[in-house]
Amino acid sequence: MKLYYSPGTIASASALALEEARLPWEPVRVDFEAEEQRQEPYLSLNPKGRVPVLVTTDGTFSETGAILEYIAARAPEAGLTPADPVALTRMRAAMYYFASTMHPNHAHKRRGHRWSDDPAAWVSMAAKVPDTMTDCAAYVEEHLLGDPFLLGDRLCVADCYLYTISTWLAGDGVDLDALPRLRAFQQAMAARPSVARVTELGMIAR
Ligand SMILES: N[C@@H](CCC(=O)N[C@@H](CS)C(=O)NCC(=O)O)C(=O)O
Repeated sequence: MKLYYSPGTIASASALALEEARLPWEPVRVDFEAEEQRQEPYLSLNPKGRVPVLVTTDGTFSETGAILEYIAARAPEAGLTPADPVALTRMRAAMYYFASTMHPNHAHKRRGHRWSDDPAAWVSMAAKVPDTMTDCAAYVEEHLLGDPFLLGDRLCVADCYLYTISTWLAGDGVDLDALPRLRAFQQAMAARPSVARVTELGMIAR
């Protein structure tokens, strides 16, 4: 499998899951400076012009939540999604929240041009990010996180998603010292070989 990524982006969540699943994969860097994501040949892989993309023998996939569940399904022995339907629903609820709310809030820092053509509005949107991301992180802390992972002591693919997003928080102006569960989660994740490997590959923001 080939994972198309750019450093510091949500693509590292899929890399973490691939490592946790112990599946063979290869990273392919997309150069954001050169805007490769908005040009061919990349647009043929993902017409949305975003990373990640996972190229597999089953097809080419985008959208982090979908890719994460695909990876889990390809490696059932790794147990990266819960069998229990209630736990599975909680896992998906966390991933939908990350995709629909937390990641877009983060994107308001540098990608305001998606929502407005007015440069003054971009500044205003960026200024709001510490507030919106602090609210999101507090929601994760109080309502989503178990101990130490989202579903308790067993890691699932949504933890890979959350770990990547959590590496953005300090830069988004969130005070992590006020969030002890999130800190403990980050420490538990940082102890895993998957995080060491993906960090070594230069995919995770430090
Ligand atoms: N909903 C997509 C979002 C992907 C996304 O927005 N990726 C960002 C990086 S974090 C990107 O590729 N941005 C490139 C751009 O905006 O030009 C997912 O969850 O995979």
